This record gives sequence, C-alpha cells and structure tokens, in this order.
Amino acid sequence: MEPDELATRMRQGEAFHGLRLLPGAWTVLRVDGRGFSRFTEERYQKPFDPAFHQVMVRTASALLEDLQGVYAYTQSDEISVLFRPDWSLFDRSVEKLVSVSAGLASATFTHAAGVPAVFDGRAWLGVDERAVLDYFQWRQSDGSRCALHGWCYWTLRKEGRTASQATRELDGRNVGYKNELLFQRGVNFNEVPLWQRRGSAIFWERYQKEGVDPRTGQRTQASRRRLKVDSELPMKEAYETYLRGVLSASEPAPA
Ligand SMILES: Nc1nc2c(ncn2[C@@H]2O[C@H](COP(=O)(O)OP(=O)(O)O)[C@@H](O)[C@H]2O)c(=O)[nH]1
Ligand SMILES: [Mg+2]
Repeated sequence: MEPDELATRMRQGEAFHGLRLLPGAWTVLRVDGRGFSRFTEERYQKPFDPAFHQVMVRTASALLEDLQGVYAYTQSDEISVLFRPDWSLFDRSVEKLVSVSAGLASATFTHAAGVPAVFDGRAWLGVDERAVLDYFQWRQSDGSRCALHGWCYWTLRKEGRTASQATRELDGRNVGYKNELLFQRGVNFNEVPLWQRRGSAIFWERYQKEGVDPRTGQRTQASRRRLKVDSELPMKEAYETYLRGVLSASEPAPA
C-alpha cells in the first residue's frame, strides 16, 4: 500500500476534525473541573474558599487572554469565555477549540494550585446578543442556587450530619426553607461575600498609558487595554445592563 493512500484512509477516521462553529454565531467555551467535589473537599475550605476562587479567576484570565475572548465569567468550578461572532481562532475548529481550552484551563490551574487538576470543555452557540445575555443569566442563577445549597449542606455537615443525612434533609427544599435554615444558625445568606453568590467576571478595560517620546522628550499618551476582574457583580436586569456595556465596548472599531 502506498503511504499516501494509507494516510488518506486513516484521515477518514478523524471524523470530527472538519466540524466548525457556526459562522456568525456568538460562542461560549465553558470548562468545568472534573470531579471537583472530591478534589476541593480534600484541599479547600467548605463551602467556599477565596484561595480556590482566586485560582479560578487566574485560570479564567489566562483563557480570556490566550484565546482572544471578550468576557469571562467564573462561579464554582466552571468558567465561561465569550467570543464575538467574527472570532476566527483555529478556523473555528470545534475539536481544536474545545480541547485547547480544556487543556489550557487544566495546565493553568495545575500550575497555580500546585496539584494536578483536570477540566472538561464544551462549546455553546448563540444566535444573537439576547441569547448571550440569557446564557450568562443562566450561569449566574445556577451559581447562586448552588451556593445556597452548598452553604446549607456544609452547615449541616459541620453540625455532624453524614453526607446522606444532609442531602436528604435538603432534598426538594425551596429557597425560603434554605435561607431560613441558615438564618436559624446565624448566617444571613444575603450577607455572604458577593463572589460566592454571583461569581466573578473578567474583561478588557481601556486605560491611558503615559510615556515619553525618546526623540523629542515630549510626554505621550497611548490607549492600552488590560484585564479587569470584578468580584462584585450585579444580578438580574442590572447584570444584563452591565453585560450590554461589556459587549458594546468589545465591538470592533469601525473601518
Ligand atoms: N471547597 C470548595 N469547594 C468548591 C468551591 N467552589 C466550588 N466548589 C465545589 O466544586 C464542586 C463543583 O460541582 P460539580 O462540577 O457539579 O461537581 P464535580 O462533578 O464533582 O466537579 C461542588 O462540589 C462545589 O462544592 C470552593 O470555593 N471551595
Ligand atoms: Mg465540576
């Protein structure tokens, strides 16, 4: 058999390699820590640990910067990174983008935390800005629901309940019940740090950099961009307004 013929036949086995993100769609790459319930239980404070969140924010920043995204959002052990419709990294190859984002997240987290950690990855597509706003509302409300549950679960565990007792006690309980459970024990859920309830965002901000022109000695001003981390996010409609602001600031300059 000719080597070329073998290669052609074998390439046919790379069945997913031609798959591309839909042209013109907004994209979110989301990575999620694999088996982080156990991983965090062995290494971090429960239910929340600022040191863990810091590493997640560092990982999200690395993804945003490396993959040329416009906005990153992290809550719990997940990170969503948003890309504009005209983004064309890796020719929008799904395999490449999903694997590289999970790889980058795993490497960055591992390096920062000093222990091996693995992330999975997936791609989400949105047809318009409305869908993007809904996506981030969805992730934020999921985070907030899980934060309340996590606080209740670990409060019960610390009182001596076993894992299954705590799970059973919270099964099917609504938000009011869970808030009350905490309140009875001196915890006002509305007062726990915002990053635990709403997550953190990372995006680009413009700033003016002062310099001196070495030829003329004159002071100069240049517009630069840098990453900004926000751990005091608004929610609901206010979060939507906030996101609209980030999206419009990320628009490509008119030609
Ligand atoms: N100790 C600790 N655990 C956290 C923190 N943030 C998220 N987690 C845990 O990470 C897990 C994430 O959930 P999920 O992805 O569904 O679980 P997985 O499938 O085990 O990774 C939950 O068990 C959270 O309690 C944190 O700040 N500290
Ligand atoms: Mg996970």
